[in-house]
Amino acid sequence: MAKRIFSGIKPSGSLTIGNYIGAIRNWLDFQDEYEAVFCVVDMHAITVPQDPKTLNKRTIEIAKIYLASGIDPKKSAIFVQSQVAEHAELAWILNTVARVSDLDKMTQFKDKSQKNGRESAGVGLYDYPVLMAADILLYDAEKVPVGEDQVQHVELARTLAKRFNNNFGETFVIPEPFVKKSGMRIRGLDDPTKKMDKSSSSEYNYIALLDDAESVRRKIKKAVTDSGSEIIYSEEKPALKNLINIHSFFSEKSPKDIEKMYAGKGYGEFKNDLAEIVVSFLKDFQQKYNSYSDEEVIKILKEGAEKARLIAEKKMQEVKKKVGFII
Ligand code: ATP
Ligand code: LTN
Repeated sequence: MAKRIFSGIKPSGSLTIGNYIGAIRNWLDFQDEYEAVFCVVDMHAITVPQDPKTLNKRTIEIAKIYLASGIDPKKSAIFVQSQVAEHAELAWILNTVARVSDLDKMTQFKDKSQKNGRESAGVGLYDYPVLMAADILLYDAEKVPVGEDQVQHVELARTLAKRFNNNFGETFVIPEPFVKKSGMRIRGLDDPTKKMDKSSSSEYNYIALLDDAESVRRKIKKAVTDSGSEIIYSEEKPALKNLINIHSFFSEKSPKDIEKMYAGKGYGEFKNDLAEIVVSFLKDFQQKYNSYSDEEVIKILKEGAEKARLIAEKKMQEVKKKVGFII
């Protein structure tokens, strides 16, 4: 059996260059060696208040972004989570294995429930990591390529897999998070202490993959910078470090070389160049994105769900048997 990887992104906003750099770009390298399963996790997106029409539109949008990024449906399964019912089914069973103390440790829940307080946060938001564990374990994924912020959730999937295996006998492969060494966390353009986030309340936090050239230029111009005027890559200058990281990713130059290129030059010139580098990447990207029609994508997703279902149904049968359900 080919080794498998699984990953997903939720349609909770317009995907950013942070999602691309931290997640999608790293998925591409796996397509040949692994049996890859890439999911649009719409059931995760409804754990916060959401608009149904927008969710529907964004689900297709994310699938198109996967395709424009180079994920090849001939090699990998691309599908929508809610179209494979086994995700919800396994999540319920894993709920009986997860402990309140496991979920109380999750920092994403703490962050996301902070705004309105824990007491009013949805149970779905609290339980979100268990559904994510189900996504991963259903496919016996060995590796889960994610950005750094999701490692804690993949660790929970490991914990639940081990606990289930202990209680009911060997069933699940123990997954490993895969965070590329150079896979950095891209920070918000308006606040380098936080990650660039597609659900941020300010559009000046992020550059979306579907932003037009003028928006990109405007956002980069407005991006916060640190005191001083030299282009230096250092921990003491987190805002600039973030911009250099973005430059480095798209220009494929090292931060050291970028420092050298801008020796004696100011922020203005650096920012102008950075904007043009990003604009040029997005131009090609959006051209590919626009080459897919909605109908075409819906068909690809349907075929992807069929492929995924074959794996998921088999695993669920095994799980049900193990817990004593009649099948
Ligand atoms: P939300 O705020 O809606 O939770 P998110 O971007 O944090 O959005 P996802 O869209 O589900 O969450 O994340 C998809 C993938 O992108 C994950 O693997 C995550 O680690 C990665 N990712 C998200 N933001 C960044 C970032 N700023 N830098 C690097 N990787 C990121
Ligand atoms: N929780 C993830 C999205 C996600 C995911 C997954 C990632 C849901 N299920 C399974 C990898 C594997 C996030 O917020 N980025």
